[in-house]
Order: sequence, then C-alpha cells, then structure tokens
Amino acid sequence: MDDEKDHQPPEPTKLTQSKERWVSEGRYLTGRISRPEEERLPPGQHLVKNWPILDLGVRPTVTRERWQLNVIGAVKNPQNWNWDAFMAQPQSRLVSDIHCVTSWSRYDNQWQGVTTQDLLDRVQPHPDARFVLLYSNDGYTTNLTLEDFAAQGALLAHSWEGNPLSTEHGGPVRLIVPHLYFWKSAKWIRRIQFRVSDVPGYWEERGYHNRGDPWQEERYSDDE
Ligand SMILES: Nc1nc2c(c(=O)[nH]1)N[C@H]1C(S)=C(S)[C@@H](COP(=O)(O)O)O[C@H]1N2
Ligand SMILES: [Mo]
Repeated sequence: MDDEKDHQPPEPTKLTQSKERWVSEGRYLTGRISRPEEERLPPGQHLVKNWPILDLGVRPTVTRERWQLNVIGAVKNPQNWNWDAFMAQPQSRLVSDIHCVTSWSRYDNQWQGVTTQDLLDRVQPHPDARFVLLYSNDGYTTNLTLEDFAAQGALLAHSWEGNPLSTEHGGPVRLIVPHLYFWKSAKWIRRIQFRVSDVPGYWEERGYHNRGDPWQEERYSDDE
C-alpha cells in the first residue's frame, strides 16, 4: 500500500536536529562566515588585523621548482605531484577565517589552491581509510580525521590575497582547515598519508587536543 505514512520521515534524532540547524546556519559551507555573525568569533578568541607567524623556528625554503607533494597510504591512486601537476588540478578560490589556539583570530582570508574534495576525487581513499597524517618540510606533523580533512572550506593553498603564499606562512603550499584551530593547517606540506588508524602529530603528542574545534574550545587534551 502506498500509504501516506510510508513517506513520512522518521522522528528526528538529536543528530538530525543539529544537522537541520547547521543547514540554516550554513555550517561547513565554503568556510566563509560559516556561523551566524554573533557566533563567528569562537570563545576566548580576539581579532587581529595582521597575520602572526607561528612555527617551530625552522622555515624551510622550498622553491616551486623543487617542491613535491606525496599522497600515499590507503588510497587507490597514490600521487607524487610536482608544481605543474599540482597546478593542473582543479583550482578554487575560498574565503575563510583563521582561529589560532594562542587566541588570535583573523577574518576573511582569501585563499587559492586545490580543495581537499578535489584531491580526494583524484586519489580515491580506500573504504577503510579514516584518518590522514600530514607531513611538512620542517619535520612538523599533524593528524586529522578523514571527515575533517574532507570538510567544505579545506584546501591546499598556494596563494593568499592573490599573491603566492610567503615562505613564513608555509609557501609554496600549505593546508587550510578553517573549521579547526590553525595548528591543524600544516605549512610547507610535503606528504599526505591516508590511514586506517589515528596517530597523534607534533602538537597532539604534546598535549594539544586531538581534534581542535574552536567553538568547543578543544585547545588541550584532558588526559595531560
Ligand atoms: N609545518 C608546520 N606547520 C604549522 C606549524 C609549524 O610549526 N610547522 N605551526 C602550526 C601552528 S601552531 C599555527 S598557529 C599555524 C601558524 O601559521 P602562520 O604562521 O601562517 O600564522 O601553523 C601551523 N602549521
Ligand atoms: Mo598555533
């Protein structure tokens, strides 16, 4: 029987209710003003107009000519992109806010590069891949769930405000994951490893939160 009741959706769960709210808020859309204005600045953050530089004190200079990005692990199509191969991928322009765990935030940064969605289309992670570990030329590492890596707004950026990303800020190419604290946005990226199991990166091993959601104030891990 094609009864009307057969077409009724099930009672909303807590999760579907949240998801519905996220739709009206535009959460996860492009990373641009992804929250209502009054929630745009996460708790404990203050706005800056400049762009501070934070790193481990090593600033590797890798030219675009010598730069390579290695995409390996639990994927169907591993890649080893040089500059030309990277620039031959679909190019996107996204605007997003930066939230650093040291409490500064910077609004409306315009990035150009390759979205993680486009990278995923190309490499096709295995069904059991659930995490990524990012490796940088300065020895830095950071870990993400595949879901966070794949989020709307996340991209491998080569330009900021229309100019090549400077060395201090992670050029030639860095990751941008705007919905998490900025330590997840690896500068000088050289390798992306898709993984079945999670492994903490540099700061995660040193007491930072494993996920780092600024709106949940996931700054430090509880078990330190
Ligand atoms: N390779 C690398 N990436 C890194 C870091 C680093 O030390 N090395 N520091 C992280 C931290 S803690 C922050 S806050 C941001 C700072 O980026 P910025 O210097 O462009 O502001 O980069 C993140 N990515
Ligand atoms: Mo940071």
